Amino acid sequence: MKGEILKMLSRAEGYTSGEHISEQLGISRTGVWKHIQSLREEGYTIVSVRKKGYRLEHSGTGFSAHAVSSKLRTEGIHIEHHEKIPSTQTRAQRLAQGGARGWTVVTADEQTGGRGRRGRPWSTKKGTALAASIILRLDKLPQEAAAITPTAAVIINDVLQRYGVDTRIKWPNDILAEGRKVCGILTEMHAEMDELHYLIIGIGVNVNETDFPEEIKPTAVSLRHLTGQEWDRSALLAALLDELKKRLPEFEENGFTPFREDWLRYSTVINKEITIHQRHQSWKGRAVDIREDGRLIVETETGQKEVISGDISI
Ligand code: BT5
Repeated sequence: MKGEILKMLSRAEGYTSGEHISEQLGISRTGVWKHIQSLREEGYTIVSVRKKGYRLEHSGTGFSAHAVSSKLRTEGIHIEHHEKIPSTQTRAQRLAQGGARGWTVVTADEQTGGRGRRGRPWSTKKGTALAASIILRLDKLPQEAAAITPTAAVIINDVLQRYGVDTRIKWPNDILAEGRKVCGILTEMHAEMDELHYLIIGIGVNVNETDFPEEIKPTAVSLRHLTGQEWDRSALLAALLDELKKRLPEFEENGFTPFREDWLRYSTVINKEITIHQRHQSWKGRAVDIREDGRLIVETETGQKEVISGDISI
């Protein structure tokens, strides 16, 4: 109910009368007032004026389950928001193990142990970053699921471009702008040989950061830095979730194929001489294509190689 009230207020141009809310939602005027009080306690600034009604002050920075839910256009997404948590990814794993349904999304305003691939740290400072982990239960085989990373990258890249940011995809899981990392994606899965139980897509976006920890300063960038304006994280997350919800059924049906052309167009590595850094070795080649299963095809002096994992420098 609170979410419904928030939705009405955030869509309204000016004031919305208590009477109107009570009629629309079929609750008493006192009920409306109680929900408004509770929203205020959660940190929303809601102005009330006699004979006019209620108006939501848009702070632009509020990030909460209600703020995201009220901006979603798609049904069936459940948000669990935390002010501070070690990692949304770990929390989502636990929820999925406990049977949480697909499209349960864990978000946080601050992560104290955010992680990237192979245990690397992911910095998520309080009040500025977007961190979300989405539980997906897809009708796919485990070996087909790996291509969700480049698929999600295409969808996220599309949303950011729609906001006017000139982003590119760097294999396997980075979104770059001006050559620096604005978003990282971490896909984890729980599966048996022939059965995928669930996937968790972790998305970290640098949104309103004006500064970064020393070690990532040269390689990280935020949307605020790129556009010169403060972003509404809940609106951005709602847009990302809506687009993923809309387009992932296409992945479930036809795999990476429908996204491949866009990926090739957005890629920073295709037709470039690259160095691939893997656990025990680094080697050079020319990236020429991406396979339907997300593997990168690299031409070397000794022939073509398929790369499943690693990091690339250009
Ligand atoms: C990634 O790993 O890029 C995946 C990041 C996924 C983060 C999300 S946030 C929500 C969810 N919860 C989590 O705990 N994780 C997910 P990788 O490709 O391994 O990159 C990690 C490297 O990126 C680090 O070693 C740093 O060099 C760099 N890095 C760390 N924080 C960064 C940031 N905020 N912006 C840009 N680069 C960063």
